[in-house]
Amino acid sequence: MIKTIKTTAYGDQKMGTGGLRKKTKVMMQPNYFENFIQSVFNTIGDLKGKVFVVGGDGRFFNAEAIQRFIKMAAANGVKKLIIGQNGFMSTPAGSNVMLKNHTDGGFIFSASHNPGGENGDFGVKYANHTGGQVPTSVSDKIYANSKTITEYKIMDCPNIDLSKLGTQHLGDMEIEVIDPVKDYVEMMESIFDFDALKKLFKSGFTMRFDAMNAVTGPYAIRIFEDILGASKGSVIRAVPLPDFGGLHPDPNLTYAKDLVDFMFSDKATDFAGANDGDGDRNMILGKHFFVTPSDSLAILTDNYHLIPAYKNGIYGVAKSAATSTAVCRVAAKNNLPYYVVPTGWKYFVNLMDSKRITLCGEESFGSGSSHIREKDGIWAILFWLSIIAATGKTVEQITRENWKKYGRSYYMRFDFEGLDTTVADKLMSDLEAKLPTLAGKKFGDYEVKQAAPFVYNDPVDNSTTKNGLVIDFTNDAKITYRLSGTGSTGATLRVYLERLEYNDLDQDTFSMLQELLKIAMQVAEITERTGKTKADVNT
Ligand code: G16
Repeated sequence: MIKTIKTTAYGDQKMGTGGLRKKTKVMMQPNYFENFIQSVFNTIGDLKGKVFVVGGDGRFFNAEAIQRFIKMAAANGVKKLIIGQNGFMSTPAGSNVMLKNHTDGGFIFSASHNPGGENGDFGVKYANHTGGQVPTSVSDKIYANSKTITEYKIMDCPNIDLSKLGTQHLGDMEIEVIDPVKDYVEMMESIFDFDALKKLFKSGFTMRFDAMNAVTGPYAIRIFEDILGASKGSVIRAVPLPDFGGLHPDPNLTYAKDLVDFMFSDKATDFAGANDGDGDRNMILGKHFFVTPSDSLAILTDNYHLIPAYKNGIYGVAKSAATSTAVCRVAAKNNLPYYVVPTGWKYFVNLMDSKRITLCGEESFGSGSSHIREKDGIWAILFWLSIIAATGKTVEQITRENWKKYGRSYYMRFDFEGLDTTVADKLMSDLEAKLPTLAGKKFGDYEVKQAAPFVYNDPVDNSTTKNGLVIDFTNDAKITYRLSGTGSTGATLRVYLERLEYNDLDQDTFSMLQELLKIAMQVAEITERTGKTKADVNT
């Protein structure tokens, strides 16, 4: 039976960089989740004939949210849902299922790299027919709807059994429960040369993959251990847990420290990688060596011809403004068009759909290609393994050769977390007001060339987005400031530093950026305004 439930609007359902992210307890408030889903449905309009993909990263409240979603979809007239078995599906696997089945989009329940559990975060990533998350023009409409919503529709019925593969019905709606790993593996086999990778592992090559107790464990076991022949136990923390075992499932130097320590120890394997909560982020490590995500994107771009799916050429590449310029130098030298977009994978979608780019990536541990419309953690690792298999070189050799060829962008991000939002907003607006006065100013060895907000004009839909404040120096150094759009409470100020060197290639990154960090803190008055003398996360 379809029930119409009266509800009261919440005023805070604005989507951020990647969907709606809130504290789990906020999402679990009466009607909160339902209000948001109904607002999305209302914004889409007529749902008759619509097909959506549904899954999540298994975090606390995932199972409950999916059941509520199914009942609401049926009550709102959706034609069909394709759901991952037991409600599990990684974000990249979901995008693949959306595109493969020509669906109208999908819903992945995840707060991505944010911690999970009852006291952690929960989120909803909503994608449209492109297989990518919706642009701001759509999320603004959903937000407007959520502020005036008065009722939602839901079926009054028992829960659906999502453990059984196959088709079942709820009212007029069809539900197909699929193995989320199967399609994903097939896609990876169509991109990479699995035989070459099998040979690599046969030759004794060792790796460690840290699934961080999150969604990619089963994908990684199937691909790396069962199919490619990495030794049993290569995939660690492989069982997805509702609270990620207390981990912060963000594969970076701070939150994946165990893996980093292992790779800098005597026991290190030849290669290591990690993924985040929903499997779209990746971290790459070699023996005693860390590859920054910005360098990783540059290296993947420089080696695209080694991958069967790209060997006949790529359209172009793109990066977010906060990402280092390493990939731009590779693109320029190889006559590839390149684009610089605001932070947020959704900005790559138009460029991929219009065949302007094939590869793209971001400093926030994301890289991917137009095989789907999300970043893809396991794809990035398979790409790296393919380069190693084809060249016989180590991660460190590959990276150092790239620096020699194109110069090295010493690059680091510093996060100041848990700030009062009013303080953070004021810091940014005052800094923006100050930018026009900075050109020509000297700070030690650094002279400001130009300082301005980053503004992006989308070449496809002509929309304009302003995101971040950038100070360029005359010596190829750069500071970018942004407020994160993925947190669930307070504000996080991200400060991104870059310094390009063509000759001095073997220095310690932190030492190379120390002076620039001082300047960044001084110009934005970070300590005076926030009380913080240093960043909470350096990565
Ligand atoms: C999301 C977006 C990424 C973005 C990242 C960080 O990733 O898809 O494009 O780079 O957030 O955003 P922010 O700096 O605003 O916190 P994910 O993995 O969280 O979905």
